[in-house]
Amino acid sequence: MAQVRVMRKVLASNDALARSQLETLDRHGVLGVNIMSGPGAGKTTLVERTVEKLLDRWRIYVIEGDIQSSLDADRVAARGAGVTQINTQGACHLDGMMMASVFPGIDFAQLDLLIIENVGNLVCPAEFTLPAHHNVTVISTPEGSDKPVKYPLMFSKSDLVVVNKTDLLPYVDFDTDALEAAVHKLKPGIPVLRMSAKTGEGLDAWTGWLEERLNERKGDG
Ligand SMILES: Nc1nc2c(ncn2[C@@H]2O[C@H](COP(=O)(O)OP(=O)(O)O)[C@@H](O)[C@H]2O)c(=O)[nH]1
Ligand SMILES: [Mg+2]
Repeated sequence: MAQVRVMRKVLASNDALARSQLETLDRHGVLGVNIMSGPGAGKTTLVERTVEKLLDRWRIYVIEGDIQSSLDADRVAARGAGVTQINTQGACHLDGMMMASVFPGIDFAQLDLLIIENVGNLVCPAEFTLPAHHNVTVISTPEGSDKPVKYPLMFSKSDLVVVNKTDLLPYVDFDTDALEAAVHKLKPGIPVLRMSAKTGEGLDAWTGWLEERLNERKGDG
């Protein structure tokens, strides 16, 4: 029982930190989006495509979370966006303390969109709230359509689900309708976008959703 109480305390203090960091984003009218998935679902590819498509209209900054290496940050930097890599040194998720270590180096007054790519993991990232207005989960077709049933927390905490790697549908057993039904059982009505970040198919619906959210924030400010 003591362990449970400690974990609750950790999560509560993380929530408080994330709330105050979100206020920083709100003060500057910056939209925060936290992208989560298992390893290899296509988060970085999606971020690369997003930067390519939107950087001429929106000021984008990316925080890359990985256990080790700067491979993803290098890929995003090559597309022209500002980027910081956080290496969690073994931790399976990003958290508020890690965000606190990089926030002072980011000039939020010069930004419209902060994209956070979480560590590849379908479990822990969902437990730690980050300074983001929206959570997005990416699931790729080779992973199987049962994932929302097996890992419900991440999907139930998401505002949008991307089904990536639709170009592989002819070669893998993936039931997109079943996936969508399982997602909607957890989170009725949220958008489930079918996409190939590789071919670009379905990308417009994603950038359209993002730009709607960006325009909403501009309207608020
Ligand atoms: N066939 C296919 N491969 C993809 C697609 N999106 C990403 N990939 C590949 O999947 C691998 C993992 O992608 P990455 O973006 O690094 O995934 P992350 O670990 O979630 O950031 C890489 O080899 C990508 O080139 C896609 O839509 N179709
Ligand atoms: Mg990645």
